[in-house]
Amino acid sequence: MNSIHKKYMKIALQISLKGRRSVYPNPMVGCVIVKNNTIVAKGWHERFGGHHAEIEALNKAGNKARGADLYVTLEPCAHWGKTPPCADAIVKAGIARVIYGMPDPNPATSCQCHNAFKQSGIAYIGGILKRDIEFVNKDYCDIFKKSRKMHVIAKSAMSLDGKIALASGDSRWITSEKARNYVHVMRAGVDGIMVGVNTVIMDNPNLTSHGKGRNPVRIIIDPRLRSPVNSNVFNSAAGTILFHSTDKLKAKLSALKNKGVVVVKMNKQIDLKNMFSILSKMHIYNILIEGGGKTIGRAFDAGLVNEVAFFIAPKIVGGCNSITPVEGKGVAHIADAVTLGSVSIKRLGNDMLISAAVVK
Ligand code: AOF
Ligand code: ZN
Repeated sequence: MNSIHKKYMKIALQISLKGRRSVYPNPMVGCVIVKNNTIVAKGWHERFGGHHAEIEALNKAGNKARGADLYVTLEPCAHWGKTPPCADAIVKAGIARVIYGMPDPNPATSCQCHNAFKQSGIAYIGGILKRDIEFVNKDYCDIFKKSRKMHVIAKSAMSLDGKIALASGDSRWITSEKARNYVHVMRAGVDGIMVGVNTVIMDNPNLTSHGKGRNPVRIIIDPRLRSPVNSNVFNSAAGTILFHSTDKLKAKLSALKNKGVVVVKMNKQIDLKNMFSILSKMHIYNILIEGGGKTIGRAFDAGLVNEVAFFIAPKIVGGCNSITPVEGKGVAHIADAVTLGSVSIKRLGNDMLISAAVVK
């Protein structure tokens, strides 16, 4: 019996890996539904904020789920997160038996599915290939092992005369390919990349690590929902959270939700501190703010930046209306300027990267 469980769990584990670039800080999860020794459906968690693996598989199985065995690499959730509880959907679909791999380290749901299954007479077994599954989800498991603090890096790419774009918005490209590749590597090491709506409209960036590792969650500040629905930041390469503050444009909101975007409505004035506290509840602690000048300026004004990574290219752009890396209110006196320490300078071809920590 155990060897049959291992056989199907192995398949579930293999398909869970399809989400390796796009689910973090959620776990990679795979699910197979088996009836009469035949797989009737497979599903995996494709993207942060999207359907859980069990829901993908149940949707594909339809009526065939009745009386079937459900194999899933992670204990099914029983809580409301960004999506409804999978345990309820499993009960409703008439699954006879649940076989899961690793227990969920997330305290919001850990072990809670057992009650739901007991009450509905669904048999359940846990721990199949537990070690292998925990191994591939090490980063996810680590989230719950330490108390984590928000860490914000402001990243900007500018000309030697300190411009990040022309007044027209054109900014392609100020820094070299070598410097931009370095940014892709940086992206693979953070939980989220934050930009304002103007960057989405002007640059239509992907904000991914371009194959250099996992993709962080894209975080868009767009109070009046001006981002076009077909913008690259809403594609399925990574999860996307959009913060807005409007009651209008309901159709646009549902179009974004249908694309798997996690939409968060804030009060009239979108406050970065509130945003960060919402993001920490979603296990997003390491944030790279990639601009533009307004968004980075607001983060400095609110005293929320811990580190800077400024790329400087040997180019002169000029123009008093060109855009600069840090806008916002700025400081009232030079004596109040944000001071940086632990400065490091790195050459990337002819470009330069200055990284430093904000002295608080
Ligand atoms: C996933 N994918 O396939 C399963 C998960 O905020 P939510 O609704 O996406 O919930 C995230 C939590 O749900 C996650 O930390 C884990 O506890 C549980 N199960 N999560 O992202 C899945 N099955
Ligand atoms: Zn779930």
